[in-house]
Amino acid sequence: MIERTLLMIKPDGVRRGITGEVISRVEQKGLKIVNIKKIRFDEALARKFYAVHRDRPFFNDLVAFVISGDVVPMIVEGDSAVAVVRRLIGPTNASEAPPGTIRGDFANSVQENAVHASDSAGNADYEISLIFG
Ligand code: IDP
Ligand code: MG
Repeated sequence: MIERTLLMIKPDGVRRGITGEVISRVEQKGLKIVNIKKIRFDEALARKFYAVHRDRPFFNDLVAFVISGDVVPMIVEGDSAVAVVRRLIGPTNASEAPPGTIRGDFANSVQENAVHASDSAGNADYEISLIFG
């Protein structure tokens, strides 16, 4: 089934210059980037974007991190795009992410893990509308 998902390079990934590499991997997988931009989150947007985590102990740190620099969100479309992009990025804790995944290759921290990707079609709709309108 053709789906859309939100993939976003986080501030650590933008700072380290992996934007082109992430775009390449998405394209090499046969997925289509239908929109992409570079923006900086303000605190209100960050709190909405991560609202599902508002009761977690790491919430305030996470908000501070995601507003610490530019991010590059993109809308990715393709067959089973939500699950396929999650597999491309690898598990949340980049220190445990296998080589070959974006997090496994480009990050080594549970918080500063290079990229975000929607974890369900419903959350993809929410995140895409929040960032692309
Ligand atoms: P995901 O990004 O793989 O979907 P989530 O559990 O949705 O992971 O967490 C959102 C983000 O919050 C993670 O990508 C990471 O940046 C941060 N995070 C998750 N768990 C922790 C933690 O235990 N300590 C610090 N930051 C965390
Ligand atoms: Mg998540």
